[in-house]
Amino acid sequence: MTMLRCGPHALDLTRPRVMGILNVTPDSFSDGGRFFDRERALDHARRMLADGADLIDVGGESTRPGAAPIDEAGELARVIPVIDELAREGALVSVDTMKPAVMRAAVAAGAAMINDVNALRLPGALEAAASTDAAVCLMHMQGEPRTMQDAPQYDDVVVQVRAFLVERAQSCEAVGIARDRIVLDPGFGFGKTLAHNLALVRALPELVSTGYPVLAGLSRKSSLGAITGRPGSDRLAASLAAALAAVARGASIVRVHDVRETVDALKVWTTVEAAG
Ligand code: 7PJ
Repeated sequence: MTMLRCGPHALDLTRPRVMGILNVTPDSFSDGGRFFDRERALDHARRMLADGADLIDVGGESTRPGAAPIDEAGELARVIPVIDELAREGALVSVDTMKPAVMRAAVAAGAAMINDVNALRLPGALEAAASTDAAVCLMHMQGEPRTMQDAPQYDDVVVQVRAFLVERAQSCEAVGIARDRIVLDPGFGFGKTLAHNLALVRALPELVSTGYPVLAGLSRKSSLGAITGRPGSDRLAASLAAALAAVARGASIVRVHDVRETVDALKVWTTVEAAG
């Protein structure tokens, strides 16, 4: 049985798990002031938990292609009250951040996982994560969010992404982050073309063979739009197919917007697999 250690929680990864996405960026809940945003965000998180989410990923910095960076104080003001409340309610909370100070404050407020699209490469990030007992999700990204989709290039995307993630995991272990706290993520859409993303989905078993659990984030991403011709608001079916494709290749956690539908799809998939 594979257990992921996440602060006071232990996440059993013998069945696939669902991470619900909670964006607390101004563009995601655009109208209203801060309090309104916070209550809406909390209600959305509670809905996802009721729908069967195993953990909630709280992000205050948009990392979409072309998004502008946000300062530390602004990010803290957005995410900390939400993390604090959800953790008080007993949820397993992940913080989606690149900033060491946000990592520390988030874990102090109850976050049990640090999800870093930059794989703890900012100065001080490794040490910040090591100073906590939270799990870490190390994601691969080529370039930086603002420009990463301009002209992504690899000699061999699978080999390079795998090598990068293994190096980052080893750096974590070197500063005292135990193996059973580490998750790897190929970072779909982060400096990758459709062809790169498809190669990485197909090669998920090669990432799983590292021995670290793998998280896959494909929900509503533009590659699914490229395949189906549909806008982000109409990619539910595509996202479910992508989640199942990832889980069938060994992904342990899927990061999704549509929790209820994903939980149902995974129930059917795991039931069929168990019956085999
Ligand atoms: C991911 C993420 C992902 C992890 C985002 C979006 C873009 N964190 N944060 N993996 N994507 N670990 O949700 O479309 O794929 S933000």
